[in-house]
Amino acid sequence: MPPKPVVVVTRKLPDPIETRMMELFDVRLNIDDRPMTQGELVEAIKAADVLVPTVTDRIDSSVLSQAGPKLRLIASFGTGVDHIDLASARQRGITVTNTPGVLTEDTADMTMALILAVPRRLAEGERLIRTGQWKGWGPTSMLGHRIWGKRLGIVGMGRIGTAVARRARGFGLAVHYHNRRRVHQDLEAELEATYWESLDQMLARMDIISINCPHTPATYHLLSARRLKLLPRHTYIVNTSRGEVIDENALARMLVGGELAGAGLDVFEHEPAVNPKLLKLDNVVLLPHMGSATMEGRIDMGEKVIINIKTFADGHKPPDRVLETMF
Ligand code: 8YV
Repeated sequence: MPPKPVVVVTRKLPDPIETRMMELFDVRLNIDDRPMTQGELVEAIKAADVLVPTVTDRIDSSVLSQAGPKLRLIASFGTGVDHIDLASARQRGITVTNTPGVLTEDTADMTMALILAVPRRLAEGERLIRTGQWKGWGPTSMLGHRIWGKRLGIVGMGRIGTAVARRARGFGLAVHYHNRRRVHQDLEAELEATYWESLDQMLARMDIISINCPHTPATYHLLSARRLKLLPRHTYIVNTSRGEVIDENALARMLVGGELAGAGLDVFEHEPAVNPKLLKLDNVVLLPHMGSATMEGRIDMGEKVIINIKTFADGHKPPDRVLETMF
């Protein structure tokens, strides 16, 4: 790879990151921030040594098959890599990197915010005031449900799941979790966490569920219509991971039918589209995929992208290589 590789960045990144990229690389920026069509993406990567995509780009086998021969690295801006066909990239000898670790705390904060917001009817209360409908305090008005003492079931006890568990302890929640592997006993002891090998069994006993696993072929619709039915009616469900992990249609149907207490969703199955049924429900808090959206987080992500490209261009293994076997 040339010392100043051609780097195609698909979306607008924070200014300090773009400035540094211009110093280091022969960079093609997307100042307008208009998401690229598949056709534009294909055109853009024909001359690229490195592609810097985000979650809004679909880097599938068709796109990869049309990349130029120079394309050696996809340095994704984000932790999730479900928008990239990893097998196809590997077959073509293209290295893939991501930005793990730097958005853990921000995403966990947002998860906790939703865990508080839904049972305590935060968004509903806000709407009441803004629409001029608030007639003053009343002993039985805006009653929600207590957080303290409830059971939180975390689906996916990786970095973000663990960070959510640490926060949840401070709010008096009992931590339960389901994960492919049981976590180290020291961590379990610190969190006083209960491991459930069977997701089904855990779901049937929780008050709040938080989705914190990545979206992979194995977790697509992990919360299927059948599994959602296992949740007790008083359960709240929060998702800051990927919409595809929950069958959104089934979830919306159950919320409409009063079979669940509420939901806090930062991600959706067909972003930016949101199931219209969800829009009408007061017990659902909807956020526009902003779990990791802090200035500090975005700059840290950009730094990671730069380090991955620079290390690779200098002939070394980039620190955040993604292997199919990780998922
Ligand atoms: C990012 C995310 O904002 O990193 C991820 O996986 O879901 C988000 O927090 C987005 O992916 C950036 O590409």
